[in-house]
Amino acid sequence: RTTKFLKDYAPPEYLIKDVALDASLAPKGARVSSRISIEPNAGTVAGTPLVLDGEALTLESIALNGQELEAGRYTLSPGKLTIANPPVGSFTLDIVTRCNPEANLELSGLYLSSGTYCTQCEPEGFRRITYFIDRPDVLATYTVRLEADRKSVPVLLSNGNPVDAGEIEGTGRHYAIWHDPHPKPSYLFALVGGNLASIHDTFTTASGREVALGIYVEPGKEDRCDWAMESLKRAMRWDEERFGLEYDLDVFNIVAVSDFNMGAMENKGLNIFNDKLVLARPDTASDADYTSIESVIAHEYFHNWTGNRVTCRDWFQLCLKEGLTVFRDQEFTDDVRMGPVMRILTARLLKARQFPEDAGPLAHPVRPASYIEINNFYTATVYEKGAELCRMLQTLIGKDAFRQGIALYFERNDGTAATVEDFVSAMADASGRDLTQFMRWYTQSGTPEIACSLDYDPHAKTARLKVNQVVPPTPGQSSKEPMHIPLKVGLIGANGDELPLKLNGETVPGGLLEVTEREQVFEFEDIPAPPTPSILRDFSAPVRVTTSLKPEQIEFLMIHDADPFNRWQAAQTYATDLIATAARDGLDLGPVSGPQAARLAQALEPGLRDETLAPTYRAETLKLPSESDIARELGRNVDTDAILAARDTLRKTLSEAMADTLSAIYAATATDDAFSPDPDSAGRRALRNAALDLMTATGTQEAIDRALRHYRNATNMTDSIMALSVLSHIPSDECDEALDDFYTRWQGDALVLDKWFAVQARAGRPDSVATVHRLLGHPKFSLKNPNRVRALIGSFAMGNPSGFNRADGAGYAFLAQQALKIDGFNPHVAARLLGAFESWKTLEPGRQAHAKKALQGLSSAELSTDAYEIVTKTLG
Ligand code: B3K
Ligand code: ZN
Repeated sequence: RTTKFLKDYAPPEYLIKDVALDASLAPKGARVSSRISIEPNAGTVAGTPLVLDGEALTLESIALNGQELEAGRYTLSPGKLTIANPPVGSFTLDIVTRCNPEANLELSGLYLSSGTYCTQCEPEGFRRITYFIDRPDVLATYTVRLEADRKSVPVLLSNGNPVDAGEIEGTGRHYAIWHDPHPKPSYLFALVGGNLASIHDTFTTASGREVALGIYVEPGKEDRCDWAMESLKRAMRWDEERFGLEYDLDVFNIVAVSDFNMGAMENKGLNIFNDKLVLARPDTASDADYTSIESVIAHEYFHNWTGNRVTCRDWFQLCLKEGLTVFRDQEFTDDVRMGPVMRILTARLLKARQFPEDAGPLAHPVRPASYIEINNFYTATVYEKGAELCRMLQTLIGKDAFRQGIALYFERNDGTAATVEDFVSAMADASGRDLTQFMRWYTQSGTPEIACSLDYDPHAKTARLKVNQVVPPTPGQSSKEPMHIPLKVGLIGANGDELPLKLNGETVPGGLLEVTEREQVFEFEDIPAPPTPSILRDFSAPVRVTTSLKPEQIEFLMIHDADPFNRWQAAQTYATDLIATAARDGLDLGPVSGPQAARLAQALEPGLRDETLAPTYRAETLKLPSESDIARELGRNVDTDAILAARDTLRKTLSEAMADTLSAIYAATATDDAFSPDPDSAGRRALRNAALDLMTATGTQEAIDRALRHYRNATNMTDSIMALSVLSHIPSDECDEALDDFYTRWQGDALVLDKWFAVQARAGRPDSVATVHRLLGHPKFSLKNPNRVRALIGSFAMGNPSGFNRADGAGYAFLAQQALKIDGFNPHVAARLLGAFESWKTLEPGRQAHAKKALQGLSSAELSTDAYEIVTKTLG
């Protein structure tokens, strides 16, 4: 359990330029022969020992330049194979190993998923397939020969282009040979062998290369692949148009498997996916599923350039590929689907997942300076905040310069393993901007806090905006330097008009201010009367803002702000203040049931009834801040039951106050049209379902009946799962009826059944701990399947704040117990679940004590490195 530091980075002593791998697949013992050509890196002293990584392997033989190495010439130690005295200059190694795919429950390296052989190598799984220098700055070309039983494993895939295939006479086995001409790090290696069905299509690139596209799935699921295929083609076209980036092989394959630790993996030319992010049919997948499939297919495809053609020098640079690729997939989703709602969705996700991480014991910079287990650093900070950093760069230098910066980045770094500095310097050079201070975003953790106040001078007709920034202390970083923050602002006149912004006689383009100091004053000229400021428009930076706005001013912004993000944000802020006030230090339902709540309803109505606004946007307006949003706002002494009660009360108040509007929306958005996943149809469903959700907050029999009708009349998964979710919060016969019906219908369909588990796990009901305990014992539950584990245990721990944080600690005990079991065979999944404890220090003392006890119990158990790091750091 050693800590690795970025500052200790040293280039590899040896390089591997070429790999010939031969994998003979059999469940209990896959045999892998690899021939690797090794050469000393520039500057390596002759005779430097060669150290290869290897885990869970049985070594059968090793030969150097064709000569079998006797036992004394090399040593095996845990995780390593060392040749103490390698020859001077280049040489080849032939290594034969065995591994056991069937016993691989960690799902890293080569494993079996429902009978399909597949691999997951990022970050350090390739060493579980063969001995290798398993680090991202060792790039090689690969030729892969696969061999398996013809009947049970008819499909054999690997990276790159197919070269050859054939039968092995008289054995019942066959083989396939693949060659990938692009040098790549070992983490991008993949192979697949199985009995898979497939759909095929083609894509012609802008420069005329015809690419054969294939999606491989379990037989019988072919009718659920069309959406993924369409999404892939859309993504390929978009990347050409937006960034001038074309695909570079003759084939692009996607394989969907049902046992997968995360979402998907961008292996060169052979993306492997959690089937949850591929399979979609109107009756099995919701609009949310369609949207995530589209964006993850795009994300993995975009990695072909950002990650694969230019990869990371070391794992500390993970955001170089992940932050940038998330940014790219967000821009794609914005263009093809979400439009003005996109910023709302990304900001909401960032605040829900990344802000708590940045404010808690696991806070780390976007580019971490150290880690114990790199698998623990595939975080919201690296991904989501990393994406925000790219977005801020684009905002600061402009869209055109950003595109030129991307081009320059590839010109300089194609085919290599790069660093964050390489990326930022390309942006600086393309734009002529000095981005030195901006680099702090990569090294300083913590969410900057921006305090703004506006003073109006009626004589000078100026409005002085004072901006203070503080980056709070985080573990290991007690004092911080000020950040370079793009802050988009607007000033709104009393009649709702946007006032032109002028500083020192110059117009401020796009209302973009650059905040670089701890305290800065911007004095806007020619302001005829006191304006209302709109701060952090378009969520232009991943920061928290406090303003001294009065409730009336927030109401004013809800109606008049021209920036759609801030109009939405104003309503969220208003509602957050009400709920937080009600739930702070005890429970006082006045703010959420009295006149202020009524005024919120009044301010919301015009927007909701405005038919010119996109239905998706109106739907977002109907969604109140989540329980976790409120907990984050409170920041200390959190009582999750008080939050739930306060939030429920506000929902009820709004539901009653806006009853007519809600019924009107519900009626107007009904349709008999066949399901189509297009943005407009999805938007109408979102609006209708958001209305249903809020209407059900009254808890009346009428509301329950409506929800049950919604369930019964549903002709697609979006509507059924929404009805089920709405009903699940209210114990009733109707709820049980719908749950039973859903189960009866979908018990044979793993992905849909996951939804059934998840909806019950998330229900904020007093009996939720008992429910999840009971479901653990359900015959369809299995700890071995990550999707099922996330559906039940993950949804409970991350999606049911009042249940997980139950005052008697039963939720914590449940999670600790299950995570510990899972840790015994799949540390990645266990460690991820344990992230649910990240905000325990913000809880009220009683809950804190229970959480601490659960964490201490874990810390004295036998833990994997993954879980150990999370538990010890969380305890602090
Ligand atoms: N790069 C992979 C993530 C690998 C996670 C390993 N624990 C998928 C992605 O982010 O695109
Ligand atoms: Zn990624």
